[in-house]
Amino acid sequence: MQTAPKLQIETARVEDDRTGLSIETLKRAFLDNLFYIQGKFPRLATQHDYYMALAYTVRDRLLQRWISTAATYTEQSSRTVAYLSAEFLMGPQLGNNLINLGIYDRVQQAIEELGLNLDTLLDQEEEPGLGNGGLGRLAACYLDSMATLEIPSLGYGIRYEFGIFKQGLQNGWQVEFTDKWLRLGNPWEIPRPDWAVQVKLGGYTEAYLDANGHYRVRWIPRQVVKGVPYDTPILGYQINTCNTLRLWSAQAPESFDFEAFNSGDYLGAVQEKISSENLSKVLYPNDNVSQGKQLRLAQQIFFVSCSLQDMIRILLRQKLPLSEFSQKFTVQLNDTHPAIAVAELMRLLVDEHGIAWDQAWDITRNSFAYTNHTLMPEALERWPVEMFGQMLPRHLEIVYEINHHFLDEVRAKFPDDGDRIRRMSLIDESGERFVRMANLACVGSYAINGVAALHTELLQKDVLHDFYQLYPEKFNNKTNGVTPRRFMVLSNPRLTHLLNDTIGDSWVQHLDHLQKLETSVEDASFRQRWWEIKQANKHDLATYIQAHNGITVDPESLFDIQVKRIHEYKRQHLMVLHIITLYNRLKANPNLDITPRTFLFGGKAAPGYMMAKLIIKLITSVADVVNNDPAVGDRLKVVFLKNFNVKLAQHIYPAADLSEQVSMAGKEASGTGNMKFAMNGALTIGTLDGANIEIREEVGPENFFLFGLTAAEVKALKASSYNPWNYYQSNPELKEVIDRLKAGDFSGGNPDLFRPLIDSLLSWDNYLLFADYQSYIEAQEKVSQAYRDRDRWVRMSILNTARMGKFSSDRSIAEYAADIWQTPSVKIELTDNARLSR
Ligand code: T68
Repeated sequence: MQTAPKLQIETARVEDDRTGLSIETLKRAFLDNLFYIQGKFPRLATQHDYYMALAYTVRDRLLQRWISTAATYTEQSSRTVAYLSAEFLMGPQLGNNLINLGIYDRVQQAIEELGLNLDTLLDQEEEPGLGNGGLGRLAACYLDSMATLEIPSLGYGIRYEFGIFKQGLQNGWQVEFTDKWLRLGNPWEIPRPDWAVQVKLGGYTEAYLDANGHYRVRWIPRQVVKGVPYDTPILGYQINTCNTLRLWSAQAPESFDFEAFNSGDYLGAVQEKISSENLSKVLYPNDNVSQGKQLRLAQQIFFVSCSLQDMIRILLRQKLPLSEFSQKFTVQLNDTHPAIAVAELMRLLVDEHGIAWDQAWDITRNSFAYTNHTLMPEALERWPVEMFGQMLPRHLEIVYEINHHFLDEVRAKFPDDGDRIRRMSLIDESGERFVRMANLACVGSYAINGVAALHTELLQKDVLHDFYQLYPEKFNNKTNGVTPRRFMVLSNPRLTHLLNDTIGDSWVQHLDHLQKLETSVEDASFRQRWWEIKQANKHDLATYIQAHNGITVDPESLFDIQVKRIHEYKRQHLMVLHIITLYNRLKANPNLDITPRTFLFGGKAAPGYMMAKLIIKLITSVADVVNNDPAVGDRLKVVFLKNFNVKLAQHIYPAADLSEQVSMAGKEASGTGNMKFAMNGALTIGTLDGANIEIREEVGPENFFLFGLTAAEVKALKASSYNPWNYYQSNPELKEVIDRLKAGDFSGGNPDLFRPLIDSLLSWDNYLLFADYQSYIEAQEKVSQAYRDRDRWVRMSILNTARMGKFSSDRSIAEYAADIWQTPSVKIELTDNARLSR
């Protein structure tokens, strides 16, 4: 191997301009970057140029840590988590990096001394919205915690050119715009074209005998696509560890146009290039649904193959044999989107590296761990065998082979059980044939986990029951968590200062230290400060609403908020039923003394999900009526905040009084917004679903507004032929709500607009809104009463924050590391340049 030449860098200068943290150095570096990177001088520079100059200044200060981290992992051949996810919903990077570097205040001062405003610059950043919702955001929180806990890790995913669409509103309906997040450049990524790899697609396979007379298979693809990695630094909180998020961008291989070009088919050649680059063009905008589209399968194999080839490159560069793959890497599958990795690793080991099947299978089975994120049947991924075989002919053979061995294993443990074989087979043969990705993930992984206690229990009892009976030792629960760096320190600086003043700042890394707040509950001046901070945050949000929605909301009113993807199972429309109930009461009795409320909604609907889009139209239509009825006055306001994303979320959680977590029990695997709200002192109204159950256990039932059926009661009610019509007939308030909707009172007299929604509620009500309605209304009355007693409310709010320690993603990641990954942490010392050149 070549030895690297000794670098002759003037360390003193590099030190000063690129790593120095004094205010003066920061200012000099900022102006230097404005000139040399943006090519602007202050008079011509836009706020976005200033943002870029600051981003590069901060990135320079990450690089030494990043390189030292990579050097240490290489030297020590550290065991590494490869976190494979089709989505990473990172949110803006600048503010978070300032927090984790510990230079937020200093940079704020430097920027002010230059006559600029840090908030304005932070606001310039286009967020990388490379995810749909909870699953993608969880991956981002986990990267933050892995770095903070000094766990060597690589996030692997897709560098979508267009992330989740931007949501607009037209006449109260959702409209979608493409998310051109890369338009003005992305200062956080570094392309690594020298580590590009090739991915094969289509074509056919053929058998041959190798030089040793062994039977081998080669795959002659129809198309080859190049994957180019783009790296983003992931800095831990006030620590040297800086891990990597490696996202793959699809390009046509250099030789793409060779034949077509020479035969004069220029446009054909360009067409081929376009079709290759389509692979990383756009994120599929579905949450908890699988559409079964061919391009989606191509995206999956694309990023999975690139990532596994990259891991093999790293292994071989460290002079480790392939037999040590599962010692060097543990590969976490974030749902089944990367589950094709089980077949792809087998293909790489057997076909490309000549390892015998049985040894390859041992390596594979010891390498993967699978996290399930949903119980929704429509989200379970299955690929038509026909489509799968056309795109991945070799993988289909490998899946059949794995299945053959696997079903033998099942038969040995459960003889004469044909039904079980049919249910567990990797191939669904009940009608059109499908490859079942969850089954492949279960067979090919050494660990399988759900994301909250109830969810894991339901997986074991229900969705993955057969696999639980076969492999009980593989199953475990890992309740989700969220990072307090982004969702407290960065989003809620006022609260952060109060907490630091009161209990010190150790809670940022040890969230359970928030317990120390419990004694302050008795301190009236502390309670007063707590209340004032919430009021100030609500005031900020009210200003945002005024500017974006033109609606005046009263910061003294109760801020009652539901923000998350729009989905029938999440039941945004249950909250609407409550709003109309209150509205009807006010219409009937204009002098009624009610607790003033501001109802806030935010969330995107999948573009093809008509019912979800109709729910948005319902919210905006009810808002139009309620907000403009003089009989209501300022007592009720309804606002739909458009384009809910990470950036907006950071403004919302700190301003919430009430967090709506109202999914039908047994449907929300965990939820993570529920945690972000409660950490910021919101009280929860919620069902016994997902992590709500564990939040309620932690904060105490007296500090949580519970309502609704349990998962077991839901199951029983559904089994006993539920009839929503009976609830409608027997509950006068519910009947009035539905009758007003039917009459067109919220649709300008048009009785047809909401008919699909009303008909579905009256005839099926799949998510039992009517069954839970009365219990929800009663719980909301308790909320209103509690809010009138300010002292009581503030106490409950403080106790919510104080008892949220469990829901730090640091706790989740520590559990993954101890129970699944077996990855020791690795301390990073900053290397000097001399050491890097060795
Ligand atoms: C969410 N799942 C769960 N899926 O709904 C939520 N699906 O309860 C949980 O807290 C969260 O995962 C984290 O565990 C999703 O977000 C998707 O976004 C998704 C994306 C593509 C295809 C299917």
